Amino acid sequence: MAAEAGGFRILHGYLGIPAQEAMRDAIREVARAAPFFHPMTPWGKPMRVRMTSAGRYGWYSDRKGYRYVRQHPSGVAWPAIPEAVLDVWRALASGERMPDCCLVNFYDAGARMGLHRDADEADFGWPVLSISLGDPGLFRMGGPERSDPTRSVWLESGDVVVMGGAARLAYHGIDRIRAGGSRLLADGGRINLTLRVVD
Ligand code: MD6
Ligand code: FE
Repeated sequence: MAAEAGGFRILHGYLGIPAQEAMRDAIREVARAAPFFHPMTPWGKPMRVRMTSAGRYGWYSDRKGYRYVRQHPSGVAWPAIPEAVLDVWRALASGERMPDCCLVNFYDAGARMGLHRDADEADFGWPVLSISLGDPGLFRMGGPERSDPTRSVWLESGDVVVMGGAARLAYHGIDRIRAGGSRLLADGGRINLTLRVVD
């Protein structure tokens, strides 16, 4: 089931349960090598969402601002992007260029992510692809200006969003999590993976 909203391509139910379980387990391995942490916002507040990354680059934030870095804060290299995750990218984004970063966000029941644009990458010709696992999250989608009208859609476990073309620099965010809305993660919460070409 595919839907288009202002250039956001939303594929509800793209991953079946066995594929979601395999991806969950692969992400657990990523988090074992590169544990989740709370990045600091540039204005010095810890983010509510916990993050880690896989790939050549990881996304990072502190007082110096948002950027991509080569290492986890512990100093280890980011683990490789799991093959099952790359398969989704190959099928929906590109067979030639693989993503440099798989940002992994973990939302507990009270977490949210404010309206933002993904603009720390070098080439906006490449889409950002997102995969949702676990509890549903209410995804708000807008336009290129913060003041543009928005609409919202629940992203459920197994849903994939491709943000390319007109939507690549559109504002978006997660307003809330519906706790208990999925049985994929034993302790609840929502995992979102975003795949990006960085440089
Ligand atoms: C989330 N996603 O779904 C947050 N960014 O938890 C994002 O910020 C996002 O879903 C770029 C493209 C797709 C996304
Ligand atoms: Fe984003």
